[in-house]
Parts: sequence; structure tokens; C-alpha cells
Amino acid sequence: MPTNLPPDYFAVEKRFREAQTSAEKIALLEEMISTVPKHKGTDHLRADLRRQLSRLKDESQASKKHGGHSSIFHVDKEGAGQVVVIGSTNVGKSALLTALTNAEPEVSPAPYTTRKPLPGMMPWEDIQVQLVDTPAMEQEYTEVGLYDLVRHADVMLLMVDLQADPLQQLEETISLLADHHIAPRHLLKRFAQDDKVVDIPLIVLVNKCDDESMDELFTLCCEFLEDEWPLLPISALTGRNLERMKSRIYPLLDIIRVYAKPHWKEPDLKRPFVLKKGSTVIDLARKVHRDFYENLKCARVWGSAAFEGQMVQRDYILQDRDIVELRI
Ligand SMILES: Nc1nc2c(ncn2[C@@H]2O[C@H](COP(=O)(O)OP(=O)(O)OP(=O)(O)O)[C@@H](O)[C@H]2O)c(=O)[nH]1
Ligand SMILES: [Mg+2]
Repeated sequence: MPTNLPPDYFAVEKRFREAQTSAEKIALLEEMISTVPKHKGTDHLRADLRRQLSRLKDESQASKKHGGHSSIFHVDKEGAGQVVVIGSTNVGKSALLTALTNAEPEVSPAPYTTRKPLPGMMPWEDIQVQLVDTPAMEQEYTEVGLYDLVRHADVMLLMVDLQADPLQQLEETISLLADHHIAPRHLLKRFAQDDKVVDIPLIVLVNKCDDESMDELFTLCCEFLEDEWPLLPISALTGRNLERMKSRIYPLLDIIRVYAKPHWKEPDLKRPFVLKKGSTVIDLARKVHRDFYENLKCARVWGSAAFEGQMVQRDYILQDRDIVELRI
């Protein structure tokens, strides 16, 4: 990476990394290219940015040609992971999106208000997680596209309404998922006979636990459950336990956050690179910049499994919150 880039470049690059749509990304890449000064030291970077731009334009053209994804149930993944909120009607799925993201789904006491999935970004610590609101999952009502969406998600939040037969709702939704070969990860053993099964980590959100007066009912509801379930009482309305919910989602995403540290400079602890758990130094280099990926010699790591500034090789497995200085 050339060292003499103007501050504008980094400002636009930051917006680019947070951009949600292809159109936004294309516009920001064009802006980035225009901020890079033209000289020999930036040849590589400019070529790399132009390549990314042409790839993005091709992809966006191809998707227009094919009418994009034909299903309204396809939601492009954004951010550190895709988390679908599913459940019967009126349990409060849209209210949860409203509480945690900038999305504005319609929230209403009338049943079957939500007709198609709607994504929104939920900030948590220094990352953004995509939450997807969905139409009700019920035997008579649900289109198969919804199960395709769930099958490709990273985590399911199965929501039930504490004030409206939550156990019945849980049982029905789990049974519909099973009919469509989707298993909560913690119950995978039960699906040994089903070779089409896809297992997805699950949290059961018991919604409308607005305050302490609801706790007794929640405890009672837990006592009637036969299996162990990852239950969490929450309230989309009062915000009760929503922070706890966010911290329980993070480990299920199976990702790590790693901070890149330039030579002789402090790391930027506000902008992690998000990688799959088990990723190595070379995987990080690939994300940071092509120059690092192609020319990486070694790296220094500060973190839980390394001593301060430990020199490591390309295949060193990174841990969550490691700080890494890539050396070329
Ligand atoms: N008391 C209370 N009411 C809630 C809570 N969350 C949602 N509600 C109410 O429950 C009703 C249904 O909420 P929605 O968010 O529209 O439910 P939904 O699951 O999206 O329902 P559909 O899209 O119609 O299937 C609305 O009247 C909400 O105001 C909560 O935590 N506590
Ligand atoms: Mg809704």
C-alpha cells in the first residue's frame, strides 16, 4: 500500500467498506480512484481499484440482465453475518428489527403484516450484523422461498410470544423447519436419517417479556419444555435483554475480528477485518491488499495466543481480537 495517500482516500475507503449496495460501492470506488495521486508508487493500487470496479460493474450488469434474483426471498448477505428472525405471526419480528436497526418495517397488531423479507444492519461493538425480518412461518401461509432464505442464513432467531402460547409456537416452527430439512444445530443428532439436512445455530427469543412481572410466566414456560433449548427472554418493545441477545449471537457467527497494524504505527482498533474462525495470517493478507497477499513474508501478532509482537508465519491461525502487523 503506498504510504503517501491523501486523507480523503481513507475517508472514502471507510465508507466503501461499510457500503451496503453495489450501486453505492461502484460510486465510492470511482471516488476512491479519483483521490489517488497519479505516480509510479500508486500504479499497483490504481490498477487494483480499477479491476475491482470493473468486476463490480460486470456483476451488477449480469444481475440486471437476469432480472436479479428472481425470488423476493433472496437477501444479499452484508456485514459480519446474516441472522434471520423467524416465527409465527404477531410475535414481534418486525418490532425487533425496528428496535435494533435502521430498517422501518411495518409493526402492527394485525396478523400477517410482513409480506417479504426486509434486511437491516445491527451494530454490535465494532461490527455490523445483518438482521432479516421475515413473513410469518406458518403451515398454511408460508412460501417455500422463506425456507431457502433460512437455509442460507448464518444464525436463526426463532421468536415466540410469551403472551400467546409460546410452546405451541416453538413446536410448530421447529416442525415446519424439519419438514424443510432445516435443523437447529443443537438438535442435529435427531436428524441422522435426513441426508438433506442443513443445520443452523439457533436462539429462541421469548418476546414480550417487557418487565419483571413477566418473569414468573417465563419460568413456568421453561419448566414445561422437555428438551434443552437456548432460550432468551426479551422485549422488542422495552429493549429488555437485547444487549444480551447481541452478545449471544456473536459466537454463533463463527467469525473473528482482527486489527491490522501498519509498521511503526498504532493499529486502527475501530475497523476490524472480519474473518471466518480458523483463518490464518495469509487469509488476512488477502483481505487487506493484494500487495500483502502476493508478497507476504511473515507477520507480528499481539493477542491472546501469542506473546507481545510474536513473529509468526503465513499459516499462523489467528484468534479473535488479534492485532497483526503484516510484513512484506
Ligand atoms: N408488549 C409487547 N408488545 C410487542 C412487543 N413486540 C411487539 N409487540 C406488539 O406485537 C404486535 C405485533 O408485532 P410485529 O412486530 O408486527 O409482529 P410480527 O411478528 O412482525 O408479525 P407479522 O409480520 O404480522 O407476522 C404489535 O402490536 C407490536 O406492537 C413486545 O416486546 N412487547
Ligand atoms: Mg412483521
